[in-house]
Amino acid sequence: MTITITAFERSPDGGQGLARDTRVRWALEETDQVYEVRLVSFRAMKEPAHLALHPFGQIPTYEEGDLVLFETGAIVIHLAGRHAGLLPEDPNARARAITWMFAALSTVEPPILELANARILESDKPWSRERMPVVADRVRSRLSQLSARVGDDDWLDGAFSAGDLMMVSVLLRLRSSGILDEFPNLAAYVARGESRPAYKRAFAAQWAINAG
Ligand code: GTB
Repeated sequence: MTITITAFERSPDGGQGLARDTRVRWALEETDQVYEVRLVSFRAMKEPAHLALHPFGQIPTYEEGDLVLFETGAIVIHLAGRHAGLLPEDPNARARAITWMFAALSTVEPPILELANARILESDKPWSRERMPVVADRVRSRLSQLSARVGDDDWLDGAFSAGDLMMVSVLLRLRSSGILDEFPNLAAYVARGESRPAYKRAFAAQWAINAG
């Protein structure tokens, strides 16, 4: 069955791989799935045809036959549950990998998004100068906890899993802030994720659309 995802016609990051289709592409590559991409403009994302796929008018979406999914967490769990490559066989290890996916999305990503919004959308506000260090310290606090857990390990829980795919994807957004480099083991963890052939293919595919 053909898999089709949606992505920005022109990503605001110019192909840095920060838009959320990259993590879905990465999961598709890790699980050896062939997929097509339908590019959508910001305007088309808010029109009925796209809203029927994604109630919040966002990318990415995922179509496979009759199945339509949105939310990258749900899409990655779907792929990981049906194809080898992203979840361990052992039921407990599988449950732990899924726990790390939720940790990435529910615990680590929110302060990182807050920081991105503070930098991009609120930097012209009179209170921005005062607020920024508070927001940045919330990120540092989460990263310090994560850094303590990762220690010298390569991945979060044994072999690379969907939990790592999601955590690396979430942390990548921090690179331009410089905060990631304050935690050398996390910077190395992210670099390990980026060096995976599947990530490189995913990155190259979105770069080909957005660069230039
Ligand atoms: N929780 C959803 C998920 O995980 O799927 C979030 C989806 C989401 O935020 N999609 C964004 C979107 O469609 C694109 S990725 N936004 C348009 C809208 O809401 O109208 C977010 C994103 C955009 C741009 C950059 N960038 O340029 O660096 C990074 C991330």
